[in-house]
Amino acid sequence: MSKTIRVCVTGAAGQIDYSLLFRIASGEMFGPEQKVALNLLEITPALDALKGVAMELDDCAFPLLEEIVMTDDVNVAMKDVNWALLVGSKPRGPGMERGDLIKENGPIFTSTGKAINDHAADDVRVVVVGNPCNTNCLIAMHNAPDVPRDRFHAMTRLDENRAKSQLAQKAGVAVTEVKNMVIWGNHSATQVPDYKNATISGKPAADVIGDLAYLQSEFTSTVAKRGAAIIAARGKSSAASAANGLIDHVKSLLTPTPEGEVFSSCVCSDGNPYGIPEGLIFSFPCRSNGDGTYEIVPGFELDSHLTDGVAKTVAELEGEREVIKGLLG
Ligand code: NAX
Repeated sequence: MSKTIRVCVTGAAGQIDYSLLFRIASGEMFGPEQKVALNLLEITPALDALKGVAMELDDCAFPLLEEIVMTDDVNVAMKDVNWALLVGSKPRGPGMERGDLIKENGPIFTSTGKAINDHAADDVRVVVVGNPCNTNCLIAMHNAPDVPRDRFHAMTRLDENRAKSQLAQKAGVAVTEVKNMVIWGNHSATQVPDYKNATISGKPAADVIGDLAYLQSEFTSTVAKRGAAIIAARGKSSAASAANGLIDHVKSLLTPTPEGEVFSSCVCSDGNPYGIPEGLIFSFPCRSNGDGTYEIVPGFELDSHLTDGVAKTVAELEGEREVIKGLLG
């Protein structure tokens, strides 16, 4: 059995983590033979609730769970971690604009980035889920200058899974038939679900669906607005599906990507083959060798509708970067 993997999970008393932690501890994220230790970070007022979560983890008697550390100190939380899963953030309050949310959450990710820089293991990899996740990831990356930039990700895997499911239902096939469902850009309403390069049973999705107007309008907006639809239906934001997206994300980095396939991840745009401005955290088609590393896969061609969408999502990310430029160190 290989060395224990130490995982920091932030916002550990929150609703996403209530779905996530038990799946990590049971071996779903890192495999059925891999021991894990959990460093759980919460804000001070949530530490009692966090104790309750830890009691439940204890009560599962997970054979793979070696240790639980609970703390409200981000420097303790990041000590020796191999993975930092940054879920915790302040929720959007009533009447709050996206720009306000970015300003509220930015400082959390400066201290988190510094703590990762100073205390995490040399092989640390970071996945940001807490919104606005691309820009939060950018802030963390800039505040961890000793950690290579290719260790930082933000999550669009939930969006990819949502898009796959929509296409499968529309085509009347199993979701496993849908491949290469790339999300481009920001995890926000400007995200660009790429219907052109997606395939269904090995054929272009657009040919199988045979309805470009649907793909360009209803499909795209259903995927981009799915989070709001879940809140309207459930009264709470997506949690189990977000946790599942994060598990899929990490597994994709730790499993060799099958030949000819890709997955979506927001990664640093430095040197990307698509002409996206440098230094953004942008969702691209990626593949992995299975050792945690990835490469951005070149050669995906977009139509003019998708190209326009990419320009809008780039502009949004540049605007977000402008709002928090004082936090980039
Ligand atoms: P909850 O409000 O249930 O939980 C968040 C937790 O974070 C709370 O327990 C809070 O105490 C904690 N927290 C706040 N500030 C913290 C800090 N500085 N350090 C550590 N913990 C802190 O939210 P939940 O539903 O779990 O969602 C968490 C985040 O995921 C939100 O920002 C949400 O917008 C985002 N999402 C991102 C998704 C994605 O695909 N990237 C999809 C789902 C979700 O909307």
